[in-house]
Amino acid sequence: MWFASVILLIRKAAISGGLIYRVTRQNRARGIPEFLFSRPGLIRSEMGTTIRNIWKASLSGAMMLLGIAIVVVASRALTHRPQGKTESSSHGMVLLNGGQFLMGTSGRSKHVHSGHGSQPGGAAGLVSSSTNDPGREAGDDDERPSHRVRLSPFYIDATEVTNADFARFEQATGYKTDAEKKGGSWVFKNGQQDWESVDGADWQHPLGPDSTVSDKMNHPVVNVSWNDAAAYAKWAGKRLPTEAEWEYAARGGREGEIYPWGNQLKPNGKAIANFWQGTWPDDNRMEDGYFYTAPVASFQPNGFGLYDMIGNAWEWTADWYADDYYKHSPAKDPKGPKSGEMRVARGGSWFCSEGYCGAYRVGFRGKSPEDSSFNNVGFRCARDVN
Ligand SMILES: [Ca+2]
Repeated sequence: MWFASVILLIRKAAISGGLIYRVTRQNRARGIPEFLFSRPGLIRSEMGTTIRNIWKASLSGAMMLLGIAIVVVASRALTHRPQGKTESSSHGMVLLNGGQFLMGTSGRSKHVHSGHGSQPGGAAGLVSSSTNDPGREAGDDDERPSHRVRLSPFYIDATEVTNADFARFEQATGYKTDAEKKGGSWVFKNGQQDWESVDGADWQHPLGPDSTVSDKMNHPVVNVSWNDAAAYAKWAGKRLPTEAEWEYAARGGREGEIYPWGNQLKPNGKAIANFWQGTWPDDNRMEDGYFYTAPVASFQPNGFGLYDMIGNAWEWTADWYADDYYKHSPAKDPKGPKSGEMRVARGGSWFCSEGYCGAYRVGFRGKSPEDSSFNNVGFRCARDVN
């Protein structure tokens, strides 16, 4: 309706303008200079009407445009409400709504080895346990008791932090990792029988000075310590996930199961994550296609849309490690012991085989000193909501 009014006002303005033009033409025909029109009153009157009509038309037009703008803005606001996956500051992160879950492993332990030790036992503590035990799937003592945990909503990276991500951090800050400062890192190489401290191994040289990540920029960064991971997270405006957040995220909404995808390590005989198929250390059948790391997101995500929570690279969490923490941890947003000697890492890696390590269970708790680094340990970040 107001649109018709606008048309009418424009028409009036056009008619008034036409009258002025006719009067002007008549006067010009009479040879009267335009600035001395014989009927200035009429001209002024008609001009006034025209200006008023033009003003009304303009005002109506402006109101029309304002109305359209309000409708457009309102519709955009309704269809683009803030969502975890669309905020630019949460690029590559998934918003998890939190809530309750059962943390840890239920039932009686059939296996008590917990893999403590210093270097390279620190490596053993984190990257492996050392016995071949078919009861390993029942879980270790430090995973007990299973207990209800409530978590506030949080964001978590959909993938492990990659070499490309870490390169941006290094270029922006000039940061030196613990491995670079020490001059080496713990490395397991294809063909070796055990871990070795390798001079010149660091995140850019995962197997030693002669190796490179130039063709692995989309692989998880490794040879980074807990200190390095925490520094990256701070730079990125994020933080490391707590151990509870990590386990909740890894379970992907499934409760009481051994793996993010169920209770069988290889459903239908197929490896669906990057771990070691075969007998360590001599036989890696590479059914998953990789000896070392794989590009992130090479395998199907879990129920929360998170990739490589199990396998590929171990992931540092924010928490200190204590083997009895589950016996007294708070039920709401547990953040680990106040202090400790080792930090928790989770998820196992390309190194974990069925007979050696077994750390690809969602309940398994790895740990190592916070300045230690290995060529199978990386991380992903989390972030508070707000
Ligand atoms: Ca992983």
